[in-house]
Amino acid sequence: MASMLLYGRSGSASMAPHAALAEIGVDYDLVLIERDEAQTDPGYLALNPLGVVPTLVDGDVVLTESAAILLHLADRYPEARLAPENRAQFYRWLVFMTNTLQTTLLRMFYPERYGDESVGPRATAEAGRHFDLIESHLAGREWLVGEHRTGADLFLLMLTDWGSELDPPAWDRPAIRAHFRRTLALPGVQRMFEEEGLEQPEWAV
Ligand SMILES: N[C@@H](CCC(=O)N[C@@H](CS)C(=O)NCC(=O)O)C(=O)O
Repeated sequence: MASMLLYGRSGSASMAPHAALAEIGVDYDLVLIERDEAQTDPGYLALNPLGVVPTLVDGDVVLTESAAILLHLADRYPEARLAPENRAQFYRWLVFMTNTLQTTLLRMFYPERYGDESVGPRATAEAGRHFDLIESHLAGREWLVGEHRTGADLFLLMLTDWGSELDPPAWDRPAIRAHFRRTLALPGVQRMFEEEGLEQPEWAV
């Protein structure tokens, strides 16, 4: 048994932590758990009381929240450089993505959980504005923060992939498109796509 165990679901919020584990190169086991099971299985609910994915089990540490898992992995494996030396902007973008853009996308995908029929279209418009902000920040840069890929880039790849359902898709923005292609090419991201059985967009391969 590997030292790390990640519970996830194909194409879900486990994409970023899964890619991080693969980028680190540590041994890990991936358990793909369907929504119904995650929401009802007492064993899983003991690890993740909301019954969502991902959950990381690292020895005695049981961790939920995709961004928290990335930060934990960055600290645990500094040689993998999942965080930049100067972390201020790294925190800013990671928190923006998980706290603002990710929740907007969840409102877009599950509007019925949040209110009436106006929720979906409003969330879609808001997500577009959030991707516009990222686009203007990325212009002229290779990576979201610093000079090399970090966990923030893995998180952005995940949200850009989810944002393919926007009209126009999130990756129709030139800097986000180039960033997606660059990040997709990372070995750990390739491995994550393969292990989750995800299709890569033809234009990016
Ligand atoms: N903020 C959490 C969100 C987790 C989350 O909502 N996961 C989704 C998959 S993307 C899920 O398991 N949803 C199941 C449900 O809500 O029924 C994180 O980033 O880990």
